[in-house]
Amino acid sequence: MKKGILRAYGKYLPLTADTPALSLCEGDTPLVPVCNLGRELSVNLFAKYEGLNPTGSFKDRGMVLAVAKALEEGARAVICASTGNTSASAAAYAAAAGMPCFVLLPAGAVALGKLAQAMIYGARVLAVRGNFDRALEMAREGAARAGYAIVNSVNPYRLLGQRSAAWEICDELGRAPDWLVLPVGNAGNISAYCAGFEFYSELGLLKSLPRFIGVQADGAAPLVRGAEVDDPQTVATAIRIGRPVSARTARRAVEMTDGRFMSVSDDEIMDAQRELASSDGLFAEPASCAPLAALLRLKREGELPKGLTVVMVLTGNGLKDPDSARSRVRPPEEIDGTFEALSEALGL
Ligand code: AN7
Repeated sequence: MKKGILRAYGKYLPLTADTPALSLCEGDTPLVPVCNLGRELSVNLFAKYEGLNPTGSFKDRGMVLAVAKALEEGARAVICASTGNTSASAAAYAAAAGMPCFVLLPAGAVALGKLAQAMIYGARVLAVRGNFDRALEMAREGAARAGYAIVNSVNPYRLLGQRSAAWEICDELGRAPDWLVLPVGNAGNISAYCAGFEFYSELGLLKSLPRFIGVQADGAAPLVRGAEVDDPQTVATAIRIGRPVSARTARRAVEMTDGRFMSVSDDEIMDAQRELASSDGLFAEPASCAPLAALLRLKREGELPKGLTVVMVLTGNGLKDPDSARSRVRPPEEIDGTFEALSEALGL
């Protein structure tokens, strides 16, 4: 039964008697065997289906703790900058906690579903003429001046809660996967996964850590390039980030596990999205398909060893951004409402 992160993993989280028992029943997401693509890639492939969280992304795991702590500590409001998913999650949990929520989005660069979520959950939404990195600087300054709790991943509770995804994977597999492949934007999630696996390893629950493969988009790949990107560009708007806050811990995760950062093109991302949906029935937003794009590339180049157990993290639901998916497929054929028209269309 779904209990939410604070109940399921409370013993590993910094809860006190005064921490409110906030929950939208986040977490406990399925680890789906991706059979058809796994066969094509000759690996034992799983998808951690984070799009099934209450607001449709992995952000809920850390947001529940960050907002509960904000409430416990007496914050008057929460504030965040976001490429979309953080804002949807912050707005939902603030609503559940009865707190005001302020959201700064890069104007015109957020998928429609995410924008609609932040608004319907009742957040005050501001569209900043500038990119995500600028919006985050503004949110940090606003939080410091007003005494609001900032709920971006600069808030340590966010990453502490996000470790739960690593724990669920280990609890289910009985060990860590050989590889963990995930999209990297602000680099919080890869840092949280690493901390989660390390924590289990310290508890004696794991013998080895997975190799981390962090995937960025070609136009927004500061960790691949080793330099900040001033004007990040990609169809995967969730990871359109040029100055990742958690760059240092992300590098550590990759170096420590002999992993790597890679970047993939927008075309590879969109092809991977369609492959994942049409081969295995999983619809994830573009950013979440960067890992599959990377695996397909490694396979083509003969760099994907056979027989590995690989988990790719589907960080966000495909329904968040229907426009980008629809733009890559043929529109439906319109036909008359007659059996003859149906016969003709389907060759019956
Ligand atoms: C679907 O919502 O940064 O490397 O403001 O929405 O932890 O940043 C979202 C990031 C991957 C990257 N996949 O995670 C935001 C935001 C999806 C995302 C990432 C994001 P991090």
